[in-house]
Amino acid sequence: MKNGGTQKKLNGKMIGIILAVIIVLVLVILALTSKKGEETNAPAGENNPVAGQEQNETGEPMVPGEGEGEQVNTIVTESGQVIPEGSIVEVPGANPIIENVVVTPTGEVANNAAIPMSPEAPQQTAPVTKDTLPASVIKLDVTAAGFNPSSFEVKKGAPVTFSLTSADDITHVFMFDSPELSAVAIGVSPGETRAITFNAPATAGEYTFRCDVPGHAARGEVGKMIVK
Ligand SMILES: [Cu+2]
Repeated sequence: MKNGGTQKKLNGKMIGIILAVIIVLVLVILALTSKKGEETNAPAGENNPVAGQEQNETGEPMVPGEGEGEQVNTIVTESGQVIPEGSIVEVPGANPIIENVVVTPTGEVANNAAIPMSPEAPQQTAPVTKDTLPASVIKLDVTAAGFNPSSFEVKKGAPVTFSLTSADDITHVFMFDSPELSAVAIGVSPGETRAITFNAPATAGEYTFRCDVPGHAARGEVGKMIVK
């Protein structure tokens, strides 16, 4: 009978333990549920980085400009160009400049080494009238006789806008020799003027350029940009 009593006591103890475990589980679930509720209103990831992350992905839409998407607020210029808010454009159609850096329409730093005319690259403008270009634009003419001027100076790392005019009845294509500047290119039909805005190299030096139309460089259509 002593054994039976012990057995009963044990059974009672077991039931007690099971009940306690269930109660603890219920309390934990309640606590977790209420905590999640609180965090919906609390700044993301304040106490629990994991929960915060989940909220960023599945919760309310984030404010534009936050998070991975790197969305920037944009405005539309008079000429219909979409540019980041707060940026300026020297020549309509050229890349915007914000805080003294040439960027893409989506606000990323323009990549001088990208594939020419790709979205990351500085873009040549549509044909423009040379006379309407601001004084700050470096204006190059090109003919079979060469570039005029055949050299120009820029400040290292600074935004640069230059235009190219085909001053004869030939198509010409401006290109730098350095792969670092492969995206900084302009092609002009006879009589046409186009411009491009880009970030000057951060390293001082001379950067040679040429007309890329076969035979043109050989006859003297070459020049250099001096970065100081
Ligand atoms: Cu040429």
